[in-house]
This record gives sequence, C-alpha cells and structure tokens, in this order.
Amino acid sequence: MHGTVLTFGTFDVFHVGHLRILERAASCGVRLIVGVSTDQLSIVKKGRPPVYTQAERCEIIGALKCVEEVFLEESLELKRDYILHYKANTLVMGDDWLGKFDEFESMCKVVYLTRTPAISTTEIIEKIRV
Ligand code: C2G
Repeated sequence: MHGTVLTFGTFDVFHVGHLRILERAASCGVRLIVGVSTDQLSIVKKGRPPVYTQAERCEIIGALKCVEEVFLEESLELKRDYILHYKANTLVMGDDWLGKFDEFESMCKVVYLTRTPAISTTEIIEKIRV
C-alpha cells in the first residue's frame, strides 16, 4: 500500500455506493485523487445531464476525508494523460468497467472493485419521483 490512487466518476446525487468505492480506493494507497466527470462528459456517458453541477459534485467529493484532491475529468480518452500528470501508481474503478482499462497496466496497477448492489443515482431519482 503506497503511492497515489486515481479514480474517476460522475458521482451524481452522492450515495453510499460512491462513498464505499472511494474509501476502498483510498485504502489502496497513500492518497486518493478523483477525476470528477464534467457535466458535458456525464451527458455523453449517461445520456442525460447530471442533477448536481460539476462544481457541486467536485465540492462534495473534495470534502470527503478519504479524498486528497479532485479535478475535472474532461474526456474518457485522457486517462493516460491523467495517470501521467498525477503520477498515479494505482487506477481503481468499479467492476462495471471490468477489463475496460487493462491497457493502462503498463503504467500503473489497475484494480476493479465490486459495485455496491441495489443502489444507483437512477434508482434514487426514480424513488424520489414517485
Ligand atoms: N459505484 C459503486 N456502486 C454503486 C454505484 C457506483 O461502486 N452502487 C461506483 C462505480 O463503479 C464507479 C464510481 O462509483 O467506480 C462512480 O460511479 P459513476 O458516478 O456512475 O461513474 P461512471 O459513470 O462509472 O464514471 O472514466 C470513468 C468514468 O468517468 C466512470
């Protein structure tokens, strides 16, 4: 357990599934840096704008004890640049991305952690709606 851990996400309508993966990611190293997807990238990934703006999502993630630093993730194509820029030793992602980032194993350790079942921003929005 050493070095810088990097993870990415939209983290919209923050919930314990997000918290758990961030705390587990943080335990993989000395410091956790989080790339929070811009509103634009979230629209590309999810097909809808996030409920919380990028500024609000960065504020929430940045306030977490287990997070040392946050930055805006502009594109899914910039991971190599982000890994180099932050000199990350470990890239952590939820296992819904299993295998998708194996190409970076030449640069850093790639760890896929199991998602927390039965909770998602989409489900929360649906629950609130009814
Ligand atoms: N997550 C989780 N359990 C849940 C929901 C989400 O562990 N119930 C994890 C996801 O696996 C991801 C992180 O929380 O690692 C953030 O989830 P999203 O905000 O949905 O992020 P995503 O759209 O997967 O963005 O470059 C990668 C992308 O930006 C990742």
